[in-house]
Amino acid sequence: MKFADFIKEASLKNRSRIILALDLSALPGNPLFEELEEKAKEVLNATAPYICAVKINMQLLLPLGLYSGVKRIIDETHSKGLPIIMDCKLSDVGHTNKWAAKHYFNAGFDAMIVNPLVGWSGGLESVFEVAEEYDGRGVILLVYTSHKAAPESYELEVKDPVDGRFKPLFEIFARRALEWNASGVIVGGTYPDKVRYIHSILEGKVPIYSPGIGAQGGVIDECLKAGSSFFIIGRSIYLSSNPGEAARRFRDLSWTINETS
Ligand code: O7M
Repeated sequence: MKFADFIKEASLKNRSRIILALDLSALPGNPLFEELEEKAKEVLNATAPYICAVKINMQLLLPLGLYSGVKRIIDETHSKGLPIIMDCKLSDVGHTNKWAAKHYFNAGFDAMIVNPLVGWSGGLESVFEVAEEYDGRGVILLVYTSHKAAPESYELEVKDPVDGRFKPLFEIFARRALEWNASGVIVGGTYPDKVRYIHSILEGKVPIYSPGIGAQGGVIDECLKAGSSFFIIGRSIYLSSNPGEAARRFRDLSWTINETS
């Protein structure tokens, strides 16, 4: 199944727009290091009925390894009928990107997150090609991050090579998402005004994924009204004393408008 259909189906089934950022981690020597996979699976099992996808980042990939612990987490996620996204924010040259994409998709990831800064030709073109070869896996573009310094980079005025006019960098990235037929864009949920503006550029054709909810201060309701389709949440769920209950509460807040775009 194509990624876009997979996440939509999971979202409708669980009536949720919540993507679990499964970011538990530990260094060797810490007792948690030996139990990391097991603990990550516990959080996954507790939250699975209330989420529509899982996102993996370096916190688990580095200690567990792609074809060992992470592969088992991918399989466990799929056994629950949920898609899983690799958050690698890829931004290298084409032949390197191509191998990264092949490994992530071969291991079973349904989508990966890339940085549009590197451009198309000799950059991300190869990732989109590999995603198609793997029967329509997803490619999601990082358009505006959630952290405090985001405006320092994403709002830099740059000359658009397409029409020669000066625009903020994030606007060029959002237009690339449309042009490249991306499966989604990341826009920090801590900047609902940016969510609204980017949503207007995308005309509802590309879903907005918003991290930064909870621990970073973002609020679901504001982002939902501004046009976010999905919410990426980590610490406010996996550090909670009851991750299942925390996920259920976020799920309920995310499903006040019950159509996925
Ligand atoms: O809810 P948190 O803050 O514990 O975790 C948020 C997750 O989203 C974590 O995995 C971050 O790396 C990621 N993220 C951001 O927090 N901000 C961004 O701007 C972008 C991402 C992200 O998911 O990028 C793809």
